[in-house]
Amino acid sequence: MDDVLKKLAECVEYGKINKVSPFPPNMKGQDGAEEITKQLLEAGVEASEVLEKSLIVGMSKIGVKFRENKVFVPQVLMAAKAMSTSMEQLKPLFAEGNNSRKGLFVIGTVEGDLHDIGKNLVAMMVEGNGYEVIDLGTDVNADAFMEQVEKTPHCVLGLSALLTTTMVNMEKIVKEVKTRYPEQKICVGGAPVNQDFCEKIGADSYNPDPQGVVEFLDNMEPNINRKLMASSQRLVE
Ligand code: B1M
Repeated sequence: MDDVLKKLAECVEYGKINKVSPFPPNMKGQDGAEEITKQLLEAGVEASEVLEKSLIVGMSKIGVKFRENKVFVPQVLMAAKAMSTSMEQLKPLFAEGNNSRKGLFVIGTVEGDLHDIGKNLVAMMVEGNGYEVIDLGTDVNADAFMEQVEKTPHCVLGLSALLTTTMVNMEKIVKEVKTRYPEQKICVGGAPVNQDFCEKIGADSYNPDPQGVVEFLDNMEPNINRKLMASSQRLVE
């Protein structure tokens, strides 16, 4: 089965969605993420193994290539589409509770800001790397973030902003959330955001790209990760 898991990782990395998909041209006519995921599950491979050995591997590779400017947004979107196609088959199995995910990440573009392409890329990359993701969408205010924290304590929050004018709202959200939930971990990103700004507003982490967010989540203290897993487990129960 290792070869099949490897093949699925390649489908994700190169954005091969299914057999009829013409992209990428050099994989035309071959099985894609949809067919290979089905084969793996029918053969009895655990959903968590498919996630870890195929989806995470493929998404990590594309994330690194994107950071190094070796691929661009369209290729990442195709990889994310292949990953989502596979995830559609895995999600019901995660919901059954036999398979665990690494934690829970809640993301939104901040109040006043409607840009969602970068935020969606971050969400897809984080999901493809083994986390449960709740996407609150765009124009999300502090109350909406706090409402979600109430429902899913110990999630990590991700705030995205694309406008210099909405960075101010990012600051407001971080302050309000941290005032009510001082332990809440918050990471920030988006084109106008930088490390200095992150420190100034009291957020926990600035990451310039989706892969950075994945690495931040993966490197969190073990006790926080455990809480994340517990929280994620509560979510599926
Ligand atoms: Co807008 N826009 N836009 N826009 N727009 C920019 C951002 C702008 C730089 C264009 C310009 O003037 N050159 C400019 C901002 C200027 C500034 O503030 N300094 C701008 C403006 C001014 C505006 C309006 C105000 C225009 C107007 O109406 N007068 C308006 C605002 C609307 C609003 O939000 N209230 C507006 C509207 C729009 C559209 C609706 C037309 C459209 C958005 C469509 C959509 O998102 N569904 C749009 C677009 C497409 C852009 C540009 C062209 C592209 C943005 C984009 O998607 N980039 C942009 C100019 C540009 O960047 N060339 C521009 C691709 C995306 C993959 O990158 O989002 O940076 P990005 O995400 C990256 C990283 O930043 C990071 O990872 C992603 C992948 O690497 N990242 C995170 C993002 N979030 C992260 C979170 C993290 C970590 C990393 O942790 C949580």
